[in-house]
Amino acid sequence: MWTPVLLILGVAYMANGFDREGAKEKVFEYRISNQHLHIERLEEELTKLEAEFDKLEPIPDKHSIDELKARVQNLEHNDCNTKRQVPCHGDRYHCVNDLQVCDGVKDCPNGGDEDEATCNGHPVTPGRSYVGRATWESCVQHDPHNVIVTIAANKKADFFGARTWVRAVVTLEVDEHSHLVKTYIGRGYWSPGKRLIALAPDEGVKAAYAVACKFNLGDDDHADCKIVERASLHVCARFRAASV
Ligand SMILES: [Ca+2]
Repeated sequence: MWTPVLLILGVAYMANGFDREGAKEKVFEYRISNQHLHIERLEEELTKLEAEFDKLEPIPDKHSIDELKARVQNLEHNDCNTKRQVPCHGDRYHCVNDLQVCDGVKDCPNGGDEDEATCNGHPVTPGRSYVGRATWESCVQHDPHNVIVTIAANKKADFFGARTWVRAVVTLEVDEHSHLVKTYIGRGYWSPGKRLIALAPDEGVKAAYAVACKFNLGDDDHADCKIVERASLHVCARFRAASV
């Protein structure tokens, strides 16, 4: 009596099961074809972008892009409260004391004060030269002239990574017509936190001017430099320096 009923129910159940399997397959097929359409659309977009990129002339070189990025990053996070504080250059705003940079302890939440880009010391590698053209705004009257700063030596104490002591040869070609060149030995330091080389005339040198060059993080090849009066630090001239 029960057997035919069970058989009918069993067949109905199996048919239902097959229907569900079929529906699953259709959904799967739909998803696959949908993904194909999506990929095709992305390929189309990519082809259009490639065509637009090919039209760009001239294509900026990597150095220009790095320099631009570094300047933008510097502008985004330059509002630390005091002169001694420096930004961590992360997604979240944070500042630390410049003496905490490269001291071997992570003080920034993103570890930016201890990373390779910050602490590599490349800008003060002996033999590096920076060349620029100084424009004088006060102190004395000079036509724009070439300036060359060549790193002669550096020394970093193991226990004090926040400063590297630097010696450099500073050459000011103050009069290009008469070939008047003033050269002196500068002594100072590199601050990886402030990205700054500060050079005063060495002991016994009578030169009146000190030089300070500031680098943007991520660009060790370009710096904004000032020539300042040795005693007052009054800014006399500025130049944009590039490594050669
Ligand atoms: Ca630190």
